[in-house]
Amino acid sequence: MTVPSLDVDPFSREFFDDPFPVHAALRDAGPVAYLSRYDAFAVARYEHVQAMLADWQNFSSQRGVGLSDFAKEKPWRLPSLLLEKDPPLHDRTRRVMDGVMSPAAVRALRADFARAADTLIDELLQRQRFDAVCDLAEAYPLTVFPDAVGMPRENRRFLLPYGNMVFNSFGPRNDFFKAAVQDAAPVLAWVQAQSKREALSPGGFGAAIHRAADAGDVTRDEAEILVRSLLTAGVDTTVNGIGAALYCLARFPEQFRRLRADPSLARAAFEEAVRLESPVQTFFRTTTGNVAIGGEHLGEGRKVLMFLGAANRDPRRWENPDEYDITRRNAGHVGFGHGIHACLGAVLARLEGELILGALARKCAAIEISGEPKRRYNNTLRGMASLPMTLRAA
Ligand code: OVM
Repeated sequence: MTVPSLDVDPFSREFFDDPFPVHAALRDAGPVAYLSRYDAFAVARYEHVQAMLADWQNFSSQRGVGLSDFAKEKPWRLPSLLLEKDPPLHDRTRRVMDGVMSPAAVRALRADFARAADTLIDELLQRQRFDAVCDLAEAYPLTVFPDAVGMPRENRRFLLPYGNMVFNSFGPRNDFFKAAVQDAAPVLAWVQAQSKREALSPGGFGAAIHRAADAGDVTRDEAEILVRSLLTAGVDTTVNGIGAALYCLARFPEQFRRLRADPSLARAAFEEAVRLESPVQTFFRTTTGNVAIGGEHLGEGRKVLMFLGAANRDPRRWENPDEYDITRRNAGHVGFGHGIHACLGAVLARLEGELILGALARKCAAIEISGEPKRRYNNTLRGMASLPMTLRAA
């Protein structure tokens, strides 16, 4: 075997504190490298990550998109009917979800989402100092998203530990995973209860999924599992996306100045933060045969880890990849994935990002980090646990 072997641990605290030297080593090692600690392969160059995302026939999702191989180990939870399926089943459920999250449905949310963003920024401007993670990046999605799904008000914060569990479960069964799933039972029971038709108000995405079951497009049981996908993927991801954008704007004041000068750049400022910080860092695929990556053959049933975050900073693809540049032409970044599994909720995430950053651009003269940022550790998600911040009113 000519595939270079690396002894790195991409699921360790040291790695999460500073993944970039390891990203560079993985990219420079070749199109594919072997992760000896995990008996899995790694792909970190943009070209090959993009090609893998496009090739569901050779790189399957059905055996899980984490390290665990569903053909050998019992899945940690009932597999997702979107994320953890291949065509044709995937395409049937995805079609239903594309209908539910249609451009018209998302457009209808805009006014409410905008009002919530303006109100929140006004409130934060009244405070000397706040935490940009808890009080902003978490607070905003935790209000607007469950409203859009049609969830009741109680216990919405359970969505955060649930997301933390699921996104940790894609890595090894390490201490991050074990800590996340301690006391999981009440959270899992709550999520399951929220997925039921009776729990969801008529105007939301949840009810729309259950109506697809009335129409016979999915079964009643499938509808509940599809609602669960929204509850899993809809909050932690946007929390870390908005958190990334705030962290970028605070560290690149020239870019915040440009955003203030032209608030219509808000959507682009969010998109560039998703490229640079890549809130979803990695996903695995499983090879379906003796597939080749950059001329190297891997054999059947092998796990391959795609480094979305490394692809999004690959100097072979991007000029000054580590710079946050809100007018960069960043189309083609893989922060929302690519191909048949490309993020279903990206339209909603972009709406939330645009509206929060737009409110910030119109209402604030300066955004500053006013204390020590603390990183959040998760096997899949990159983001902060705490980011003390001050805003100055415009
Ligand atoms: C799902 C799901 C879970 C986690 C992530 C995700 C990024 C989807 O349950 O379908 O997409």
